[in-house]
Amino acid sequence: MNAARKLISSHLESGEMKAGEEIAISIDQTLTQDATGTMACLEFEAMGIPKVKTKLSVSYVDHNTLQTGFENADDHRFLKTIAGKYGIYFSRPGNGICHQVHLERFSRPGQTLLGSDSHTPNAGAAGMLAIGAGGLSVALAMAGEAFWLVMPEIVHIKLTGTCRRGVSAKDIILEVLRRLSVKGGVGKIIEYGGEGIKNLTIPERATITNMGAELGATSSVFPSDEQTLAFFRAQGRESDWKELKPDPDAEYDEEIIIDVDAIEPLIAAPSSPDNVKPVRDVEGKPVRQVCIGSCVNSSFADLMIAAKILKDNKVHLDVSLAISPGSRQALRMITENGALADIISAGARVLECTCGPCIGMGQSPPTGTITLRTFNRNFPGRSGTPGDQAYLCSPLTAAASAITGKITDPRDIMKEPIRISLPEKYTIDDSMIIPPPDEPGKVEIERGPNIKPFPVKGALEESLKARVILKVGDNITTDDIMPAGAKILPLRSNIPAISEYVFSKTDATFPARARSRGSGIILGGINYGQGSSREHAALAPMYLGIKVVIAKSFARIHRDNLINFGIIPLSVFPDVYDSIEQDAEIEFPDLAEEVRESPEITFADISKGKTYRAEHGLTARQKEIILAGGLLNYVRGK
Ligand code: MIC
Ligand code: SF4
Repeated sequence: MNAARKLISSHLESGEMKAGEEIAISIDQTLTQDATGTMACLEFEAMGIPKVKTKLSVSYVDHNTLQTGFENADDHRFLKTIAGKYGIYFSRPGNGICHQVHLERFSRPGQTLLGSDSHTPNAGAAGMLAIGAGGLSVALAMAGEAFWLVMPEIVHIKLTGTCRRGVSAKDIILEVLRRLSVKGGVGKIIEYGGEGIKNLTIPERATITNMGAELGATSSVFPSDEQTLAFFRAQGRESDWKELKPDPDAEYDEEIIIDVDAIEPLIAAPSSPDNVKPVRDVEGKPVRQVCIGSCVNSSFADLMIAAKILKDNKVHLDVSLAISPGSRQALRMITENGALADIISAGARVLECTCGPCIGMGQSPPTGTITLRTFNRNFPGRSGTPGDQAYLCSPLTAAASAITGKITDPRDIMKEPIRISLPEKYTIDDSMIIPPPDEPGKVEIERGPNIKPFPVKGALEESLKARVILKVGDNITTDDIMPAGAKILPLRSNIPAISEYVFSKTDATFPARARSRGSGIILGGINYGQGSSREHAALAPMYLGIKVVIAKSFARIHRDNLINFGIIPLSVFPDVYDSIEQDAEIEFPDLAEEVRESPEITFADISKGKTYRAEHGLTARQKEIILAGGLLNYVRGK
């Protein structure tokens, strides 16, 4: 057995471990963050269970921290008190980005983690099976329910060799993205192995597993080995360590070999993480902003790399360099060893330990200029600037370019290779993580006016007539469907208010048109809903009356979210997509009956007088959920 299958089989509750079959696994730990967590907590509360049933649940505040109005601050109070009431650990704002802190302080080799954030597989670096999901799925896991998923294929990426000068873990995952694309990981778990992993530390491995989300993969995982042990020892958690290795004769569904020696510094050009090129191909382009941070590259080692390049240098006068450390642990350590002083004297702007610029919470770049980011996503407009030109790269490339003011191959300015070895001992201070009180039930939940109850849909209608409200192309992201950023993100706990921004960057008339029709359809291309786990990209369209999404194919988490909120995801062939136009009136004469009894759904384009049949691909359980009008109704019914 390979390591991924060992993790699944030790948690298997239902189904057969055959790729493509639906399985259920038990969940040991959950992670929520404030942008998805308020909804997840409201959903958990609605289940009427006195205390979480997981081994560990942690609620982080890291996304919504600008506090430009009362909304974020109110949400923080709500999250703190509801965590106390239901037995959840609470990581206070300022303590760090969920994935970074979770890896440092809570990851456990051999265990499962379900997180309401798509980069949850970050913890796969420590030998966990860590999966991102919608808030409602995570709320159910907190209630002790199993998590259902389609058994993925296991792909072995075998690394050989070691990183050359100027190359780091970020370049390895960019090489994987260059080869596989943003949909290459759909329905797969990527397991890393080979001689080349021996030298990769856990934070370096986390850079790789984190960005497996950009491949669309269900998860990414490394074995738990001597490197893992060294990390746990340095975090003072040796007793949490456990070995997890593939058997020597382990089999995989697919194998890819990557020679790390041959990788050169890489960069993802605008506006997709798989638009990867050698830095050499774009070098010399002027840069006006550089951001170092986000959950993929904000570890102590990442910050040390930046500090080493910046030491005795100055940030170019045309560049704004922002640094957001991933955790208080990392920030404190670079403070104690003096590296922060090097960063500050170079002219960097030091931000909070949060997601910050990664999700458009400040630091939007100037119009028409290039921003270089060590982040994981460069979807159009995500930085907050319309028409942005965001490039994704390693901290080495980012820091080098901040000094020169143009995209720079780090090998051109490095005098010698920079490699930061794992500290013998990390500085440990968990004082900003509040454990649940001894008598959780007694805590009063504080609710500000921004916290509105979530909407619930009724059971599926027997037949349906609806208009195509919007037709969009391939690779539509959840950032397109439900944008984030400083203006919209604070509305995450208020569905009526946030629904006014659905598709606001694509077509601002969408909410009004959807509402006026009563029932609507979205027509999408390939990989519809890629990117984040935000269930708001399903919940808010549901609130506006969207009943069906017809697309050429779907991203995993978003498809699950649509089903969770009673919206039917219908996959069609490209010719059907081509022939249906925006505004077409579509009729589903036997919708509920066909969901119940048939593998296919019939629908007619009334405007053109054409009838189609499409496979819905729903499992028996998903059919029940759709018929009930969503997962919450289904669970309540049980
Ligand atoms: C993201 O990186 O897009 C986010 C913001 O972290 C999302 C979660 C969210 O939308 O709240 C994610 O990756 O799931
Ligand atoms: Fe936060 Fe960005 Fe990571 Fe999402 S990808 S969790 S917004 S740092």
